[in-house]
Amino acid sequence: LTQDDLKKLAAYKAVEYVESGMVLGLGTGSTAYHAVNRIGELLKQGKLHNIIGIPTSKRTEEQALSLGIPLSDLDTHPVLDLAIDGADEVDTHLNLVKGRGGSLLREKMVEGACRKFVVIVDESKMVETLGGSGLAMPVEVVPFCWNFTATRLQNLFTKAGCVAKLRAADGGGKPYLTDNANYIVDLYFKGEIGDLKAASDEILRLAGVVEHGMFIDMATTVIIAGERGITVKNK
Ligand code: DER
Repeated sequence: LTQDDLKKLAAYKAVEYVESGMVLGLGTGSTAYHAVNRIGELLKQGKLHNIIGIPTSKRTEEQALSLGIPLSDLDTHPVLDLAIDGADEVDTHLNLVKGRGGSLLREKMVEGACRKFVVIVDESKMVETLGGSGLAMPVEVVPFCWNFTATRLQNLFTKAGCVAKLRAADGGGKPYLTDNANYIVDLYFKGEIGDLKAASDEILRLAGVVEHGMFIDMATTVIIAGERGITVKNK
């Protein structure tokens, strides 16, 4: 099975939680892509109806529109039944790192408004502790004096050997712009992040920071697809 096969397996399993009439948070990324496709397929087959989707990015909005999934937004639907989305890392407490696809702000807003948040991953995303993999923990920041903010972020985590880097757009010439016209500063840790809640509070206290990619106590279910099959972990 390829990694994409595993992503598809997890995604299709998650869509089994979808019932007609639900208002759904539609995730972003290569795993959520399969879930959105599956929802569109079931709508077309008449196996699902009266679904309303709230997309977590412009690219998911476009994918959902192309599938004929009726869309709305959080202003109209401040409480959602269920969100399905991928993650970059999942720890043993079902805390997540998300945002390597750049959509963390809208994802956190949508998924924070859901009664249930089902995370879909292939087994490569499972970690003991967040941040230790040496992969990015994204922070969305305003463009104004981004370097000032990046330096303050880096200085919050000197003990964990943190390095802050501005995310470049594809091609590297200019900064990546989020759907909200902000920048992303990626934090790379050598050691573990440690107390996630404390780290979250310190990051969010910095004026200039919009949101970060740690999703703490948000997932209600994680569906993990591995070579030996599917595992479902509930909070
Ligand atoms: O950017 C995001 O938050 C995505 O959901 C990401 O975390 C997972 O993307 P993937 O399914 O392509 O690995």
